Amino acid sequence: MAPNTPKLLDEDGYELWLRYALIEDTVLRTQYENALQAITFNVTSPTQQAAMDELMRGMTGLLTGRPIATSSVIHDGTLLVGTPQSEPAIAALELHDALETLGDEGYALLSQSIAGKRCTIITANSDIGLLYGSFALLRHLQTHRSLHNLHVLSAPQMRLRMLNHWDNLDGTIERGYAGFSLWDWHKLPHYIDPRYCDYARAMASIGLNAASLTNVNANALVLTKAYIAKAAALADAFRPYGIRIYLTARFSAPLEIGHLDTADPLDPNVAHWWQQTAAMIYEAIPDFGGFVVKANSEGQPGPHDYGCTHADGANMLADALAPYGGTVIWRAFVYDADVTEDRHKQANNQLVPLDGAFRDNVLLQVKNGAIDFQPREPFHPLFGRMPQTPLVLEVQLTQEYLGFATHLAYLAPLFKETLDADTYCQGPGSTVAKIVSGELDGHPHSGIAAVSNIGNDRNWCGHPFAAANWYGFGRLAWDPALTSDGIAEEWIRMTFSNELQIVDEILAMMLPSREAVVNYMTPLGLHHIMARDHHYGPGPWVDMGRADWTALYYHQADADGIGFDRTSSGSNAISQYFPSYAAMVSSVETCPETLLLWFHHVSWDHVMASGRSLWEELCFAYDEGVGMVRQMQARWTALEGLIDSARYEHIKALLRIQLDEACWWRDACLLYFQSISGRPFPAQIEQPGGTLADYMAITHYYVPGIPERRF
Ligand code: GCV
Repeated sequence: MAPNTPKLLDEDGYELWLRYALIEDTVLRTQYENALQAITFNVTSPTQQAAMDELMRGMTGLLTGRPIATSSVIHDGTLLVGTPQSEPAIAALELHDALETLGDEGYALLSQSIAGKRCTIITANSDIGLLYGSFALLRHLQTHRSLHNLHVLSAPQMRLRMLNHWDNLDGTIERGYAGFSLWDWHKLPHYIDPRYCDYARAMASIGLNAASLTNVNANALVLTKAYIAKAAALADAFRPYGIRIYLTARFSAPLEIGHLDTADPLDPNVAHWWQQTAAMIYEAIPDFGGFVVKANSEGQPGPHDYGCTHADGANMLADALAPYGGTVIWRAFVYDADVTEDRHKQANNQLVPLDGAFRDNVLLQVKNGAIDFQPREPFHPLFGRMPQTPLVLEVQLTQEYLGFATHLAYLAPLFKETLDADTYCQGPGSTVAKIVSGELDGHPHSGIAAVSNIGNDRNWCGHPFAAANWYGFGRLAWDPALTSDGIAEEWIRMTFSNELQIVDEILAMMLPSREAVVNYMTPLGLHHIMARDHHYGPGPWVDMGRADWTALYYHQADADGIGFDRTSSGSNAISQYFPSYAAMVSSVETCPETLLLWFHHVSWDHVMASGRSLWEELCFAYDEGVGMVRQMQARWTALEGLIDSARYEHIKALLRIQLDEACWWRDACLLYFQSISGRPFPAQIEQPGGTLADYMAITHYYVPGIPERRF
């Protein structure tokens, strides 16, 4: 740091990407100040008030440091905000063509001359559109984009843009690594933590419009009157920000809290109980979104317990919600402990025959891949196979398999990989994005959901960079065509700085970061080889318990080779994909090497594109992953003095942990696989620091993210 550079004020990350720090480039700031001298906004609703408050807060921070004037008279430099209904000056502009493209949530940002005065306009067909537009204008300023000839028309591609919180009523979070739950159930409904409002602001700023509050491994208590009142208080806090709440419905709730002797979905008493429960919820929460349901999966109760199908179960709940416009989001993450079939195939086997059997208000929520949020998975073969059923894509922000909250892994590239994947279901170009947006099959419902990475840590997501995944998810949910680079750049500019050196260095850290994790954990299509239960650290030797929860089941390493044969000579899971994709991945020659061991059992001596043997390639990939973390460290330390020291030191320490753990992953996995392959390590890679026995002896207790009862 130069000797006279003033010390940057420490930041704790609470403000996320909504810091609104004063723009120091005085030329640019003056341009903005001239363009935005006063605001005209005839506020008539709580959502409009939220938009007004945000604009005042944002412009005050970014521009003058003083509150912006409000005025009912239009001058040069007026920011005019309103719908044609709320603002006569906007109605007079007759913006029909623009407004028609915006639907009920989109917005327009326009430079417009009104009676000879130069104005900037935020308009929309709805109040929530105005709020989204206000955040968009602030993003424009925060990222230093020009206000000259502004003509932005933007509308979301997905109707449902949702976070799934896996929060338990006792405050713990399943797979949550950023502290405990934000929802203080004990003090609700009477104490409304101001943080709920900041949560809602952050959600709305990226266009998210729904939150499921509770763990899908559900507790029926949340459906009792006392908890519904608590949920209603949260719904009230979120409503101005356009966020509808959902609750997880435990299928056996009629038994547990309804005092019935069955939860059989075809039993009229059970259906009646759910109807009464729905009535009670809607009385308290008139805009309640509906239920998210995990049934007959990993020990959760469900319709199979009564010899019924997923459609029977989902439809019974859907009928209870239908009078109020609610939906059932039924999870497709279903697989059975008693079924020996490749877990990869089970969801398709169970659900594809039910296409067309679900009510109109049932959406099927499908994880990005068929196994479970691995660092890299091929897209789920259900996409494209259920054209009569609206599918919601589910991704995971919380880094259950990507290093918890200690590893920097920017996940927009992972989400994009799935969204852009071509299923070929209706010929080339039938991407997952087009399926879940409803475009391909003409569904009115469409959506995308993400398992939240938010907790009560001061910086929300534990790792300061994990907030980029929350941000990136929201931006892609709004527009899946955005690029990972573009989203990262926005986030960096808003979270850290617009200084080019800072933007470039951090971008160069973020973009390859997910690939680094893939390399040092599960390269070349390896999957599910983490430690048992808590999933923290490597465990390629895990072989106890049900087969499909062991690592051996997934890597299938033996003296000849490694990988899961999912071709016709193996489990034939590949046959569930459409022919063009299936043909590509079914041949070792044409299968992308990044997925090779996902689909094939391959000889250790197989020659890879690089000319190395598979064994050598594996060694190099693991080692490269570690090297990539070292590069991230070097880039970060180059920024010393340019980032406030609180965030700088925090991230530096986390990168140190990440490096240690990357080495742990590499060494443990390579030593274990070497014990099977019997081949030497290439001399060019760093040699392991311990023995296999050392790594296998590592035991962790009380790892975050799982309830204590599991030990
Ligand atoms: C909520 C994985 C996780 C579980 C999670 C499950 C699911 O299996 O390890 O913690 O349970 O996915 O998505 O339902």
